[in-house]
Amino acid sequence: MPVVDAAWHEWLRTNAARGCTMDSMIEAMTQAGFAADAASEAVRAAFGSSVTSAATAPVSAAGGTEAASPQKAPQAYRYDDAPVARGNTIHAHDRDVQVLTRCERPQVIVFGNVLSAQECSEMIERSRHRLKRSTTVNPTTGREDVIRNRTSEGIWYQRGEDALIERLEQRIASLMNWPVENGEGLQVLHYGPAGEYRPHFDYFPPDQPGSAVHTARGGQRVATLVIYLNDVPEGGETIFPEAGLSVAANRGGAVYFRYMNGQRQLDPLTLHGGAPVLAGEKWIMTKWVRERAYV
Ligand code: PD2
Ligand code: ZN
Repeated sequence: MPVVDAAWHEWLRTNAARGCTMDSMIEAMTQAGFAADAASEAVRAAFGSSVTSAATAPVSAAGGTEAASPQKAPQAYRYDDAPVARGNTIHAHDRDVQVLTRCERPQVIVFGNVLSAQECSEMIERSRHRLKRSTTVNPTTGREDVIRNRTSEGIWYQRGEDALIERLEQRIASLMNWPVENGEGLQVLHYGPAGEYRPHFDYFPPDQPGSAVHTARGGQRVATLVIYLNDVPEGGETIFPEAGLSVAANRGGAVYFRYMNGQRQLDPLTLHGGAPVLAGEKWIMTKWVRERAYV
């Protein structure tokens, strides 16, 4: 069973401060292997200490400090139409992609057959010897930090770097129905045994000072496509704890999620993570797209 170490304390503090609900955080911790009561205790302590000391906070009928927690009122995110085409098969540039599942709140679509087995192997082999430890954006400074909440290694590809990358980018742009120019470069990520990416948002929280440096180029992120490059025998799902949804990593398949609507609202239900890899390893390729050209 995991323990609430320094990395978990950091995760608890950051997510409580950014307005995640207690329930979603408890759910994320139990999915990561904590017992329900241990997760609940850790989350309650984090909320207690981020507003007022747990000892002095008013105690709710349930014996916790929920009444004093800084949970935001439910945000009225408006679910306008996602740009992805309707139908059960989408012709994306040079390939027919299957739609396996659609979820409306949050907007999540699971695809099959986005990449062929050969394309998956090629992306793995060309990345394997060039990986560097992944980073995350420091919410205060905007700098890229190595943190224990994200234990993967990765490599970025320049947009249009060569013929294969260009073809995949055109396919992805067609599938997401969003211009190639608005996409960040493709990133290939590798997770070894127990590797994970704890729940987070892919958008840059507007209220955090570190976000501005990132949104200066291309504006806010709008949507993500995570493509699975191998079959993960156990664990490694992409999880959406607010929605109670998990997507298994199957080679060539992908999960799309959209978090910024046409009114520039951001959807907190898209909190998501990469669950710990319990057997084997995990390779993915991600595409993040912006509201404007990313140049
Ligand atoms: O590895 C994943 O499944 C995953 C999940 C959530 C990756 C990312 N987010 C990401 O790279 O942003
Ligand atoms: Zn993510």
